[in-house]
Amino acid sequence: MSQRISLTRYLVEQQRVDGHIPSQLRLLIEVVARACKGISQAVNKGALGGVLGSAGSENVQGEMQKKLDIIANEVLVEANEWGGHLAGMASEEMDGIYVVPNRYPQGEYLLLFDPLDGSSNIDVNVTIGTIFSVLKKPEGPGVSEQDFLQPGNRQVAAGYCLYGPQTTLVLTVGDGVAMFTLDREQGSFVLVQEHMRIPEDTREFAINMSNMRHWAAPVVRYVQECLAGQDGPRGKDFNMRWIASMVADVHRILTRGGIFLYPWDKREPDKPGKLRLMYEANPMGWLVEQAGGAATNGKQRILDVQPAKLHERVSVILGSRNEVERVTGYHPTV
Ligand code: AHM
Ligand code: MG
Repeated sequence: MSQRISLTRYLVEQQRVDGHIPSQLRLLIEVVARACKGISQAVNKGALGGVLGSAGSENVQGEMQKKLDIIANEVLVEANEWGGHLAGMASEEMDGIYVVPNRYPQGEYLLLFDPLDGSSNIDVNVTIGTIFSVLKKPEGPGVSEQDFLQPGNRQVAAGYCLYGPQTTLVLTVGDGVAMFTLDREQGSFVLVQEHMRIPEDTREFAINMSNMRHWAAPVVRYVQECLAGQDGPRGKDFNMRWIASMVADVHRILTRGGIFLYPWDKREPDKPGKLRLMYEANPMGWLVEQAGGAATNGKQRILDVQPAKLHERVSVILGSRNEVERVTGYHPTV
């Protein structure tokens, strides 16, 4: 790319030239990106900043919180509450919705996030990230949890920021997927790729294999066929990757293709899956679709799942279109 295009310029052009985003949404995305820069600084400092280790508390889903989970959550809330672009926020690390205090103007958007995805990787210096999703608040006074319970096909922006060897922001506002790398000297995100595309076919799958004995038959069948390689029904060898940070696994898939699965399993049969619909599966599902891939829960397109509660979980199969369709097709249609 001969000319450097900053995130700000990209968004201004989306607003001005293409009319894709109103100015309030542009501001919102810029503020989220600025918060992610702050989180990136904290992640980078690690032990030197005293940010590693457990916070000694549990979130609403019964998971132990790390110090960085809480720091990242606070950075996002503080950055976004005063700008006048939001009515409320919801987070993996907050029990209920966060309504913008009435000392600040109320905006027309709702922001949902997983402040630090891949928490188990924080203390071992492996890639983690922030995932976010933006919805429009339905008309009417005030803001309630009900306002957030919209299917993913209503998202107006979604993205993630990856804290890896580079800090990378990946974004969609419904016009394809764009990738930006943080230039630390300049302090700005710079466009490095527009219109990311996921190849339709792949030879790479990502799943936590240690759970194999707990999976349902369609997922066992799919993975066994991959493992059988060239001599099996697929007639080709497969490679496997599992980073245990969804954000990093999805980034690899957006970059070079692949399929990611975190399916329902028998360990907790009453839960539809481990990952959260509103701030993990929906934003990732939309990004993947915008890049030409597919995302389902085995039975249904993720983006069409109507959430019944804020912290709803879902089974996730996403990535290269032909593989996702294959494994979805192995599921009974009832
Ligand atoms: P988190 O949001 O608390 O970090 O949990 C979600 C993560 C995903 O990023 C990842 O795909 C999955 O949990 C890994 O789970 P497991 O440790 O069961 O392999
Ligand atoms: Mg997560």
